[in-house]
Amino acid sequence: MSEGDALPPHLCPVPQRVLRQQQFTSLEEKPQFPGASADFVDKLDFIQPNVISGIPIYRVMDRQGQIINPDEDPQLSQEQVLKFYKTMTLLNTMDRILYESQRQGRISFYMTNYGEEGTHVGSAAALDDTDLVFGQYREAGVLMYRGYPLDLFMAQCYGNASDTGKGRQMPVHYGCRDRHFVTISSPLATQIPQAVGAAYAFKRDNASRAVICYFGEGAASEGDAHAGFNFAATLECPILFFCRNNGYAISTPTSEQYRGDGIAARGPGYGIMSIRVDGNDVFAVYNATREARRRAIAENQPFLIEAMTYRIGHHSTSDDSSAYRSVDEVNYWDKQDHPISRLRHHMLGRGWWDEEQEKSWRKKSRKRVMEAFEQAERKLKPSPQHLFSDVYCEMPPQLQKQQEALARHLRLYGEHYPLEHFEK
Ligand SMILES: Cc1ncc(C[n+]2csc(CCOP(=O)(O)OP(=O)(O)O)c2C)c(N)n1
Ligand SMILES: [Mg+2]
Repeated sequence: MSEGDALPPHLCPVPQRVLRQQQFTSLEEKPQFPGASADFVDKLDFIQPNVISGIPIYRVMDRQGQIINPDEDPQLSQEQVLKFYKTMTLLNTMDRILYESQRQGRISFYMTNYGEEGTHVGSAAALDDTDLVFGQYREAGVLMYRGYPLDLFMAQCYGNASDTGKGRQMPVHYGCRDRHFVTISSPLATQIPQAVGAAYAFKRDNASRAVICYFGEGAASEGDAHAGFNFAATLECPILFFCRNNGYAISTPTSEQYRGDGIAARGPGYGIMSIRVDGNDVFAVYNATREARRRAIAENQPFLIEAMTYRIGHHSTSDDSSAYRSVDEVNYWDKQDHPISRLRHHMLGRGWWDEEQEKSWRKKSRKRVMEAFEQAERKLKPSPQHLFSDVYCEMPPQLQKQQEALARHLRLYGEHYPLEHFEK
């Protein structure tokens, strides 16, 4: 087709935007390229990658839990700070029990959140309850802060009949429609473009809701991360990209993961407002997330928060991190720079907490976790027939055939399976 040919009507592009009128009349030596807004230079100079480097780390508390600059104190009530602390410690206790139960062969898999509790709770507290959360997998504290009960965490990890996913996901792949927490999916970074799509829908609906999308610094190397960042910037979506930079992607340290200054340094490249925070300072995470959320909605634009933290546990129960990092390194973060102890120091300093309260809360929270754990273990597993449901609105014939074949197989050979542990 030549340039002059008119397109048939159904192929004509729908004019959606007002054409930008550019002035080409200037005789000045000014660049006119549509893709950049800079001046010409007459000296050959490559841009140094370290031009954007050494992005500072925003914090509110020092390691002893003292507020550094009173202007940055979020001025939270004692009740709210106690909720932060109780969620962070309850998560820690749940992690210990579920990690141990995997070690004893009671569940198939687990991932702990040790050391990253401040990133979960600080960010969750800064959101509205109806903001939509897309997690990676190490964000159980966000769901816990939203009130997801221990019973359901346990039901999911045990894959028992009370699990809302009917036992069809690996442990830690939580999801909860009522709490606006999208079900976790394992393939890394798939949540990033999905989250941007959801944020775009919120914008089009004028919903005054934001999306928060969590991911690790390892996942940020995936192509989906680039696609997501660029779509969010160009479509001007109310989304918070929340990177948990915990130093490792399984055994890959950050020194092998990227060459630039971490993840925050990428934001300006996409035209995204960005900040780096101390992820072990729950108040810094709270302040940054709260302000980013406010502006994301008010201005319809994405924000990137890089929360610096440390993964104290192994990557998962399938990993042994002693093969690639030293005990001294782990001990430093566990003993010297832990988000839970930093907040406890703060609360002790304010007279909001004491040793007695600590002891009794530790005992009480452990009891609650143990009760939920024992109940979850006693429950039956979901019926095997659920293997086939919930994928299609109407079950297609090939799935019906498979379902019938499984039922027939179990009628004939059921004695070889532990069917007494499953619902009928
Ligand atoms: C597409 C894809 N590639 C590889 C994996 C295997 N994998 C699971 S977790 C992980 C590391 C992710 O590290 P990071 O994003 O930093 O998160 P962290 O585990 O540190 O919280 C890898 C490589 C995967 N799940 N999906
Ligand atoms: Mg990581």
